[in-house]
Amino acid sequence: MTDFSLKGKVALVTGASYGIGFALAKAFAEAGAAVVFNDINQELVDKGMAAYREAGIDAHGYVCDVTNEEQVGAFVEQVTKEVGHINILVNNAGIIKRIPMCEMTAAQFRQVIDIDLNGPFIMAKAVIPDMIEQGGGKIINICSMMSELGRETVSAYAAAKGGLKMLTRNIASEYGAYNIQCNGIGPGYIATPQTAPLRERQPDGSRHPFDQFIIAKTPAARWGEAEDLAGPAVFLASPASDFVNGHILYVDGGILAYIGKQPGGE
Ligand code: NAP
Ligand code: GCO
Repeated sequence: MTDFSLKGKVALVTGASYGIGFALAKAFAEAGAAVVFNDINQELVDKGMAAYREAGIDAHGYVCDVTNEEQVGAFVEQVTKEVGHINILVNNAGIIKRIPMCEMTAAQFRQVIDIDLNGPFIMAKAVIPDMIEQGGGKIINICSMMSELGRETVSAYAAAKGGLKMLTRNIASEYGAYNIQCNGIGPGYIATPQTAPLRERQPDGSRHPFDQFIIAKTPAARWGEAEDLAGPAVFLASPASDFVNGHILYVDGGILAYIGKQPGGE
C-alpha cells in the first residue's frame, strides 16, 4: 500500500500564517503531521495561530525572518527542542515586487532575491544536518510559473524563482545520498493576497485585464485555489515520493502546456 501518511512527522512551513503556506500546513496536519510555521512578526503569527485553532489544528508558530541566518538557526534549534526533529521543510515564504526592471532599484531587486532565494538556502542549510542525522527528510521549495517563464515587471521574482528551481535540483543532487528528497511545486496563478492586485474588479465592474488573460491562458479556465496545491504537497512530503528527487511539480491547471485561447475564440 503506497504510503501518503505524514503520521509522526514534524512539518515546518515558512510564511504560513495564511495563503498557500497555510493551506499546505493544514493538509499536512490532516495527513497526520505536527505543524510548525513562522512568519515575519508576532501579529502575523498570532493571526495564523488563531486560524489554525479555528481549523482544529494545534500548530506551533514562531517569529522568524527567513533571510536572517542567526534567527533561522535559533528557530530550528527551538523547534527541534520544543516540537521534535524537522522531517519536512516547505520553503513557502516569498514576496513579489511588480516594477518595470529599469525602474527597479538594486535594493528592491536584492530584497526579492533575499527572501525568495537566499531564504530557502538559509532554511535548507539549517535543517539538512539534522535530517542527515535522522536518516533522511523532505524539502519542498515553492517555485512558480516564473521558474520557467518571464513577463513584464517581475524580473527579480523570475530570477529568484528560476534560481530556486536550480537550488532545488542542486540540493537533490548533493543530498540525495542521505535519503533527502528535495523537490519543487510550481503553482500556477493562485487566488491569494499576493495576486489580489491582478484580480481587482475595474471601476466599471469588469474583470481586471490580467484576470481575463489568465483565464484565457489556463485550460482549466479558472484561477487556482491554495487548496489545489495540498494533494501534490502531501505527496511530495510523504514516503510515496521517496524516489522522486529534483523534480518541479507544476500545479497550474495546464498553463505551461497551453498556447492560450484566441480572443473571442470558443
Ligand atoms: P502571500 O499571501 O504573500 O504569503 C507569503 C507569506 O510569506 C506571508 O505570510 C509573508 O508575510 C511571508 N513572508 C514574507 N517575507 C518573509 C520573511 N522574510 N520571513 C518569513 N516570512 C515571510 O503569498 P502566497 O500567494 O501565499 O505565496 C506563497 C508562496 O507561493 C510564495 O513563495 C509565492 O512566491 C509562491 N507562489 C504564489 C503564487 C500565487 O499565484 N499566489 C503562484 C506561484 C508561487 P507578510 O505578510 O509579512 O509579507
Ligand atoms: C505575477 C504573479 C505570479 C504568481 C505566480 C505564478 O505577477 O505574475 O504574481 O508571479 O505569483 O508566481 O506562478
